[in-house]
Amino acid sequence: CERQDGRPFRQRLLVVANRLPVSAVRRGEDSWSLEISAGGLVTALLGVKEFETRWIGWAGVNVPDEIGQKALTKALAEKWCIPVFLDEEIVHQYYNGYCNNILWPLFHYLGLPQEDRLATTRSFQSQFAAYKKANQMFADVVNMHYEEGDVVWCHDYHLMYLPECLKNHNNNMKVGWFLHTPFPSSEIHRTLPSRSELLRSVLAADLVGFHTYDYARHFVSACTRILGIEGTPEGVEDQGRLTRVAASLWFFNCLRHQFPIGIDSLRFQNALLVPQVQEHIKELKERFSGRKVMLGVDRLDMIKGIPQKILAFEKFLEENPNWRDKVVLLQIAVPTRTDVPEYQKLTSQVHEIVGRINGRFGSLTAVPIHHLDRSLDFHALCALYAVTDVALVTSLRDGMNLVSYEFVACQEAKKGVLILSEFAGAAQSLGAGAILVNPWNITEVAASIAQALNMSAEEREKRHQHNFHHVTKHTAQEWAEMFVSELNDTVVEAQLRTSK
Ligand code: ADQ
Repeated sequence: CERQDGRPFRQRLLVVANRLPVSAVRRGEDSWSLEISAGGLVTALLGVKEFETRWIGWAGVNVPDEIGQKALTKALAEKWCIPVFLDEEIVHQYYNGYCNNILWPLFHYLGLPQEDRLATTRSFQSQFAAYKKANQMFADVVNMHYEEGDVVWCHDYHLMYLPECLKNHNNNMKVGWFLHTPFPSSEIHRTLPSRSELLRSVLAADLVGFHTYDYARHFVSACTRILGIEGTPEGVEDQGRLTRVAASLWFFNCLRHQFPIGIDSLRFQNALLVPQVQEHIKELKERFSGRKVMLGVDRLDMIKGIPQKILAFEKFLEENPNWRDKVVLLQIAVPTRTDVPEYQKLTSQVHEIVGRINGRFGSLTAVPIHHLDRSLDFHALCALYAVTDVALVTSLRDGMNLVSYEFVACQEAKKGVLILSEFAGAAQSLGAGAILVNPWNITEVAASIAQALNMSAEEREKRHQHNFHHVTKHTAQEWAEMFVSELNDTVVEAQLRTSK
């Protein structure tokens, strides 16, 4: 939390997210070890350096006893983290149930689970009740640590009920909310039984942020169609109270509203200079010498389109026999939500397809696909990005997708090609440099693999420069600073309006 350059922090920032940026593992009755966790939100917020930041969230473990809770609170305090303790039942209903089984698939256009389609089903109602209860528990912890002048920044679909809980307690609190997933078309959102309550609660925030203009537009339409509140050029205004709605990426050069999310690109560029990483790069180059390297790095989630990606690679091998022993696909998939049956099914499906393709096109000495079900450490990941010729990001829907940014940041030497789904928010920032594809169209993705592998050095250079410029200019730090400064301005303007 300390600034390395000794300058004072600008402001205190309370970041509230479902998960803390670390996972806790219990080593004894009162001892814990903490490990940084993989994920887009963590990556983005690690770049935030201007604020005295406290992170409030769940540590990902059930700690029923007081001794354990005290010890964990102390260990987390050293990392400027504050835990919210959720018991197993709440986690089951709120996190596995309402967040991951209802909101996550719905916001990614996968619909509601069949058995929950009716608002009257008991499971839906109890899950929503648990969601509200959990959000109130987060609010209680925020209230306990809040100091006047702090900015409270709530994150993601897990905490849509939080802005209202916070404002009910203290209407002067500066509250912002940012959604990391897509916000779906209002026609999709309106299928959600708790649609109005969630929208109203989000509107209690002073500033609401989305990755792209489309998501912001969908949100405003949902407010109009479901709540009957008209949008204004600034956001949504209800009975004289304005909630400003803004998006990271706008088509128009409307600077007031821009805060593009990004990564800490220098962290990646600097990592490539570390001797251990250079050694690893050398080893990988030797290991795959004579073959082009294609790379996929994803959480193992249905929205990431991993089976579609692998099937497209199979089609490419089928149609391009001359490439069969000259290319390798490395797919690194970190398992998530492993206790959910759909995710277990996805893992088996991916293993089955990879096995079939390796059996079909492999030889005694080489296989076309290396699939790893695990998280890689930061340095290993950077080395992989650096040796990659073609990165494949084929999300079926993705709020933004920061893997595409990380790949570009590590490609100054190689100038590899990015194949990117048009359904990832990143298509709007990196689209001009990437080859955009519809991930559902296996034939099109297979053709884009051929295009990428055969691309001239000049074209690769041109495309890379476009993307590299964006990734190094629009960093995570800039994103956070702009969001918080927009939030401060919004609150000041609101105060001026009411005092008139
Ligand atoms: P995620 O769905 O987690 O984030 P993404 O933006 O791609 O998706 O970020 C994934 C992060 O996890 C990256 O930093 C990546 O390096 C890391 N990661 C993934 N697989 C890994 C592996 N096998 N080993 C190590 N690290 C791995 C959500 C939304 C996104 C949005 C972000 C930020 O779903 O659309 O871009 O939040 O807003």
